[in-house]
Amino acid sequence: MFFPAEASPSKRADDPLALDTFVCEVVAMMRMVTPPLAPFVDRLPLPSRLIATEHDGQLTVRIRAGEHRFHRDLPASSIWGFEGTVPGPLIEAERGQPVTVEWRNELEGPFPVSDTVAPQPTDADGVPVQCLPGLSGGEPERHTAGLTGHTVVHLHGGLIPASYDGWAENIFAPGQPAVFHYPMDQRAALLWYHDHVMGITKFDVYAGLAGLWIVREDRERDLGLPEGPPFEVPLLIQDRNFDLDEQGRLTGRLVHKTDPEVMEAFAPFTVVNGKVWPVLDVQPATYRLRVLNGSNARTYRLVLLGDGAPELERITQIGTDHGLLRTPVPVPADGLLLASAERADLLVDFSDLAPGSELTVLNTAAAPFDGSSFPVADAENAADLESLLPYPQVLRFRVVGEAKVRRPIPRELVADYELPAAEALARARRRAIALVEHECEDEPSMLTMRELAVATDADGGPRVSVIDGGETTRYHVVAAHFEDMTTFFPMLGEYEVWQLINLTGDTHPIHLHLDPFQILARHPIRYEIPEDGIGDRDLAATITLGRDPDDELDHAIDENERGLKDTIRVNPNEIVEIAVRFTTFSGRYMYHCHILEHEDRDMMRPFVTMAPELMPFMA
Ligand SMILES: [Cu+2]
Repeated sequence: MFFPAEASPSKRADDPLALDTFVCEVVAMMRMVTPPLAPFVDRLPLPSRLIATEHDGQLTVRIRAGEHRFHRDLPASSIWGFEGTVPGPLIEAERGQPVTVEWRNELEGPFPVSDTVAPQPTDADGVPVQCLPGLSGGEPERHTAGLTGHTVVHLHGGLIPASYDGWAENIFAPGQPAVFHYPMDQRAALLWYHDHVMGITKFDVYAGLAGLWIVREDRERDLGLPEGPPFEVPLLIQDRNFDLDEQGRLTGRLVHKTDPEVMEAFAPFTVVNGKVWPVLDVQPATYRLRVLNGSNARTYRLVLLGDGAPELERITQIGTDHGLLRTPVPVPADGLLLASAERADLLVDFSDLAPGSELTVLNTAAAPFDGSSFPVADAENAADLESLLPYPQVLRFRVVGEAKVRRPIPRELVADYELPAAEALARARRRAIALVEHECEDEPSMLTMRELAVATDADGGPRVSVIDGGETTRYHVVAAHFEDMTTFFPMLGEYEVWQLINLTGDTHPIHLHLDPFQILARHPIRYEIPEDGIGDRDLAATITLGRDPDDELDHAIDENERGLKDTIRVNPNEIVEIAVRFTTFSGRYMYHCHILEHEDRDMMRPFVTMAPELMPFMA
């Protein structure tokens, strides 16, 4: 029986009103605990492999409508997918061997997803509508229904010339050619390719337009790491929801549902490689899991349970967004956190397990995610409607066979990166970006970036003051919306320090296109924003470095975040400092929150990288 974490009968028994609420919660949970789909009955599908060297580096990927069955007991769903599949093919490339992809847009309407804003955040029983299938009384949004198949493909994590990076406004209609050249002059890593169209990435990715891309190199082979099936398993994790017919049966039609209080879609069913709650048969051996959170908005905190007890010690993390870490690290004690677009390269040891043993992966992260912890020992009780987490199930492993294959884990992995030297950081260009939520009348809030520049006495208007001990820096806003003037012109080869200042209540996974970066610090802050301090373009705030007494987050940097990252979680009440150095390509790129509903609603900005010798000519 799942009780909401904070709802225990003993706590409420002496208060009749609270008891009432408690009974309602239990009734609601009772309704929810029997999922409308049986978990762990479908086998984990593996995406088809498209190995670039077998095609002389010349690939054609058709982008088209298709049918996909998300669960044994669901009717087939209409989807849009690369090669018409969910997920798209797993593209495998070799470091130093360029790949050309003809992305052939053969999409056809109608758009396969029903998009709706439910009129109420909860149903008559008080269950949040986002935990429930169906449209919950919402009307299908007609503009979304009218989408006919414009797309552009971004290879997330790729070091790519700007012309092939998938700029969100350089869009291809069905039938228009798109041939993109990928140099692949980059470290081995798990990347992913997905649609990136301005304003509708949340719909196109949800409809199925995403796939994994692995860059390989001999250095990894020399370490003896598993490559390919059966011991290397790609896992693309997403959340999805489905419509209901008039009898209340699931129809399989994809539903993207938000509500008046939550503008992100947090769907109740977790889908791995396109199946709801699948099961993978594993040998008693060491497996390498290449994990991506490809959800629109949901953050996962993944824990591994055997017989109800956590078994996280079976997992060793060897890599992150841009490939191998210097040394293997354990996953954090309360589970592996992955926000949208974050990746993890994991070795999992099943070698001591008898045939028939089962291990289950559960998610304990509340949605929307705000950095709050959840004790791993309670993972079995993580289901919580208020946290928009009706079903914590993710995936099950079932041990079959007897042949034990245990691989030793190398103690050193790579030595090709280190933190930039203090002198390089001391002279680095510093940039500051505030993350704010601008409340709009009669429509969902805008989550936006405010690029800040140090204010002079001549600059009028509101100020953002950052107080660090006795020192105060005053900033003013120089850019607020995506289409505002570009203000960031990083010079190739030079380190920069970017400060991401979160003035919202949620965690935002901030993604920079092009080169990877390293996290330098998470500084706890407290802040005050005066009434009307967040205008359409303005921002007034007083930010003080130091912990708010009511703040329960530890603002620590996890060991697995100390590698080369391209997406970093910025929690509430903190400033994240990253060091980034763009190295190779000059051009116009973007950085943004990777919660797709945020990026589509203005939480995205451009930057222009430039070779030093061209800088004198920039006006
Ligand atoms: Cu965001």
